[in-house]
Amino acid sequence: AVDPNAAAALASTSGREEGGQQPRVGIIMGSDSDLPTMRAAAEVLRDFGIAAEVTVVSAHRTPDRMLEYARSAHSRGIKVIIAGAGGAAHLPGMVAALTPLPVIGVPVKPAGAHLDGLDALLSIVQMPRGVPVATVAIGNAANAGLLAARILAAHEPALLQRMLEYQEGMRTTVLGKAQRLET
Ligand code: RP5
Repeated sequence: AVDPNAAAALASTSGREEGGQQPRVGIIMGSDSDLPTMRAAAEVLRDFGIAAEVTVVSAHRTPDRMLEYARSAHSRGIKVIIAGAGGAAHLPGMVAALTPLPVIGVPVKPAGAHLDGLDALLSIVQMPRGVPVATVAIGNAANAGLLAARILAAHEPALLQRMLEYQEGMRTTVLGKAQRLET
């Protein structure tokens, strides 16, 4: 099902971002219907000034495209792949099998799903030894973006500083809320 709003949003977040920088994070998803969930990852990365590419790659509907994407990502300069899928969510695991890059899996709960995304969570998290996928909570694409930022920040002092500031911002927000509750 192609939601025209989702398709437009996908187009506006696709391709090269951050002043023509080469994308360093690949955000892929099984369907454009995953975009309302997955766009949070793109937004986090944009806030950290990290260029990302966003596209649809389906393990089941476009297996050849998945092979091509996963095999070539590292030679195109991608450092981390975020892969989201719902239902029988084989995309993150198959991509992890095909790339040497770190892969972060996002279990998506498709609209009207019967199993509340638990099927996707279990499909993504239960990887065999040797083929890791770092799995975030159902629907939590923002955490996938943050984890990708942390992976990149480990070797980049400026990005590490931005992450420290982000964490300090959270701390201040929570303390402010606590203070309001107590008064
Ligand atoms: C999965 O099937 C996708 O990742 C999506 O979550 C789900 C439904 O896809 P559509 O039928 O909406 O395209 O492969």
